[in-house]
Amino acid sequence: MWKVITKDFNKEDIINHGNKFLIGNGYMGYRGTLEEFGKNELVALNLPGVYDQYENKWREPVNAPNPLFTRVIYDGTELNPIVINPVFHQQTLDISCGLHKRESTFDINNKQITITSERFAHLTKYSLLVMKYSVKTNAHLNLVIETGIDGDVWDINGPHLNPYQIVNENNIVTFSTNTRECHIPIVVSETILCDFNAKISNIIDSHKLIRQINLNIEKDKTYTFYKFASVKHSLDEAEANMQAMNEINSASVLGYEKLFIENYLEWQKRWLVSDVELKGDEEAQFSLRYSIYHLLILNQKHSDKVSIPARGISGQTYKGAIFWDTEMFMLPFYLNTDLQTAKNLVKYRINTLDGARRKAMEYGFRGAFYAWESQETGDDACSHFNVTDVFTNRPLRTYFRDKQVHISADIVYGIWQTYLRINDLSLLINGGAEVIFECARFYYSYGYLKHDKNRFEILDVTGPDEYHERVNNNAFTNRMALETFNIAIKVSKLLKAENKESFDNLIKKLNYTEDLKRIEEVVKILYVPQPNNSGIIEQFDGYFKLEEVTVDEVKSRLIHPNEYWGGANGIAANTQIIKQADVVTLLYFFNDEYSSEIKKTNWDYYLKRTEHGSSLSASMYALVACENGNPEWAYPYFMKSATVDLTGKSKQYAGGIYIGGTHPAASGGAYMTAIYGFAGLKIIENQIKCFPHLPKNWESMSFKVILNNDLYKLDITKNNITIAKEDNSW
Ligand code: IFM
Repeated sequence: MWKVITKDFNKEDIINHGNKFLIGNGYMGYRGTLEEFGKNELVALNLPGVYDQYENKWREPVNAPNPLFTRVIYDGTELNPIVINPVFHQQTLDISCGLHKRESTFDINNKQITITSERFAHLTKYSLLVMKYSVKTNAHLNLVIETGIDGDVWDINGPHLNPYQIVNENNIVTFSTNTRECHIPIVVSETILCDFNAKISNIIDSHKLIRQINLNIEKDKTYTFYKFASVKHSLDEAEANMQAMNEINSASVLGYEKLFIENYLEWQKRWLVSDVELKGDEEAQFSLRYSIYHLLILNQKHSDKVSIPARGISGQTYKGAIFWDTEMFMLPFYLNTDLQTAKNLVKYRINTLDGARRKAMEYGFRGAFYAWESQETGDDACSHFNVTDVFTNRPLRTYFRDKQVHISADIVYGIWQTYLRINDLSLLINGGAEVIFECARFYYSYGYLKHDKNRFEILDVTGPDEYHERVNNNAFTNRMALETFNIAIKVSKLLKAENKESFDNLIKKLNYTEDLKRIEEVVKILYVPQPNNSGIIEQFDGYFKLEEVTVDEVKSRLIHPNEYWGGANGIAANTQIIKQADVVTLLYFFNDEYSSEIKKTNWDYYLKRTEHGSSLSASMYALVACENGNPEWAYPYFMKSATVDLTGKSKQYAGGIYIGGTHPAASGGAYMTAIYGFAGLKIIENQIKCFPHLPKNWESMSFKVILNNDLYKLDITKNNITIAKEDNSW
């Protein structure tokens, strides 16, 4: 099964379906909305990496004018399921090739009119969107098809685009504009090819150019047109115009079918490396493939200037910003299947090091304090007031930006994992080592030497559990800071041994001799909270003293369903209820440091206290359950992670702020659970090993992993594991 299908139309599902049926290619995302929809239905052609700030609102990525806008009018009635109930309606996403399809039949006085459409975002021609649109009726009648570019875009904190320059020449419609803040050119062009003759006239206003096609339709005959659209940005405007024009000219010469085949074959190539085949559990199989689909449409093969936002390419929520989600939850997928993307994600952090240095300085620290919500420069888009109070509608002071300091360590961890996988010193020489050293310097300057305890502590932080802000010695954060020091020391030794000149230059450039000495000292005494007599690791100093209460009890205290649980006055703040896996995240990432007993005890203890208010939570519980040899306990959390964008069951509001969209970290977490949890993959001394824990109804798992530029196929059954090198054709 490779298709997501819905057969009903409900207005309430429009937003969720926009996410569920999303198509894209990393360069752009196009929400799964119907062609006749507009901004009220959250249509978005989202451009990750192109950010804009309007007045003093939040900076967010730009949505471009919609070049696929099309509607059909019969006898004065718009054939739109919001206007008139369809007698048949089906929306499909074929995840094997990123193809969105719709079919709707409307009945007006026994005249049945059927609309079908297909669209895809080309995987290698990044700026190309292609659509095939057909109408057919059961009677001879006159129809009007309106198709063109709708520039009335949906924005959360906009408007972001300056007035359009609209040109319509040789059947090519072009909208050129630029962003308000940084004047980044955005050009959207489209053309249509019709397989019929008709009278076409144009309707134009300041934000729309629509061709009006008057069709005299014969009964049972299909009338089709093809649309080729190009979306360019960040180039000089004249260049963008020319490139867009050339792209759609070549696309229309090639034609829909050939483009489709080209794109289809590319998708097959990607699936060949990325697919995970499961036997014995169709639901899990489809959900996992759907998660992988999302990771595939988020690949960043084309650029090292952008990374993957927490809500992917589904819109503007979370300011289109890049969080720790990318390094800790998504990077593992790309390290196994798409090294180009993995390297670009790391390079993005290297390219934004100066932003992290600015942030450290802003707070009075040294080194690199990476943005909690990073955009193109690495400056922090996270506001000091990131949530609004549902009762007063006033902004609430939150400490994600100032205190979620584990972000720098997560990035160091990601760079180091990438280095270990690609085994290429140039990653460290060309910026990786500099980031690592600067992050280590940051933790040194952030922490405190407690003389009486003779230990180095990290105080006043917010860990992954965001409901408890400004805590001391968060176990996860402290262990990650320790890891940063360890990695900095390893990198310094490695560089010194392998490329002394680079090492000397970097130490000199950063004036790092003293820092290195200090780090080598402090690493010995950095305090990481250890299991107590009952085997439990206290999440942070004083956590055990908080009110012991159930998640349901805390929930019952809510006065408003969207009330924010964390922060100073949140209902969870003085209780042991946590938002998401925190100690359990520590146990997963450092699983070889804790006994199985400790993992079990803490899993059990914290599970009862976890709300799973973040989509990042479930996969961590699933992974640690697998580590504990309990795949059946892991399974529901794996499914929760893998299905979050299929069911749409996730928090849509944090206080008064809309946070809907897709959840790529959950997709990545589902992949991690399958591969590192159920299949138990470990790369030990550059060799692939597996310690599987398959759920009871899974007969087998097969997947591929890239290691040392070779592709390996792993076949796992309950009794057997085979690991074989593939031929070189991939
Ligand atoms: O990074 C996460 C965080 O851990 C929980 N809140 C949402 C963020 C973006 O996914």
